[in-house]
Amino acid sequence: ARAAFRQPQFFQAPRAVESVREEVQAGLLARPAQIPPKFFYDTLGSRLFDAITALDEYYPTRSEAQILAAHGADFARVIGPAPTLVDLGAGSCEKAVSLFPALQPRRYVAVDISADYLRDILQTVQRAHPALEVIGVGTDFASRLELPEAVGPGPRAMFYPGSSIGNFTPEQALGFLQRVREAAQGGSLLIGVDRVKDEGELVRAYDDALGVTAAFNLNVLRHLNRRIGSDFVLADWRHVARFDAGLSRIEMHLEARRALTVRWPGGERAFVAGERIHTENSCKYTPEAFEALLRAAGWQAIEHWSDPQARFSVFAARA
Ligand code: AVI
Repeated sequence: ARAAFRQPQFFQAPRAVESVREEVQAGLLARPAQIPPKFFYDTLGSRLFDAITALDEYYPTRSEAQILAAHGADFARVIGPAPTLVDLGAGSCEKAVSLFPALQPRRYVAVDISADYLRDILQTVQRAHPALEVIGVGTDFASRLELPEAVGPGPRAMFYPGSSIGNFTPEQALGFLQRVREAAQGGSLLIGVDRVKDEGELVRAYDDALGVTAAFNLNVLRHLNRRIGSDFVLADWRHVARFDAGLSRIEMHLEARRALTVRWPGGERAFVAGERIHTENSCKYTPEAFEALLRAAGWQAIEHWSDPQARFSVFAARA
């Protein structure tokens, strides 16, 4: 007889097509136009992001992995027992899985907007960890962080790696960190943060020689064509990455190569040559500034660790 393997549980929040259309349309009609970065992550976008993390120029993933590998025992000391580990923006789940030996979770809750991609990855995680209760949640957690009842009551160890917090402005990040604290139900937080550094190194990380980040940026247009029926022609757009020192952030834009009009059912927007669509902010913090943000959001017992080149930091805190 064939052995029965444990299956991950999976929950997917329904997303009304209409609300996607309204959100995208509002951004495309704004001046300057913008597309929320969550639309990067269809299945191809998630794969392109994984490819970015392997690039020579994209140091954050490697620097963070170094810190995670070196400080598991320190994390466990600060955050205490972590029977439920909640991985926000789980992606390939590799980072959380690397923490299993140190944190020994009994339940792993992986949350990501890229639901189909997450569903596949979790099969592999479950197979490798048959005793672990694996729960997948396909949802956009940026504005509402609600976990299914199956996750059970707290305390929860919340894990938000990769400096995804940088994709919020500091004001948005404060609100998000407050919501994460509520969701922790008396638990803890482990969060990765990219640090302010040399501008050239930052720009190269977001404008790599192979053009993978350019493909990742352009893919958002392909995704929108499918989601809202727009008629973006990818060849008409150019990837732009620049550092705004005043706002301490990398900005990604898509720049129109010529004058053109984009149409979708219910709307259209004309762009002049050189006009840009703002697709992402990636804010960079000093450790002092990020610690102050955590405190303002109500987190306590804050400690942090960095890689030897001081490119990236991982913070631990208690709710
Ligand atoms: C997911 N996020 C933290 C990445 C970043 O570095 O802001 C997304 C990314 N955009 C371009 N390259 C990577």
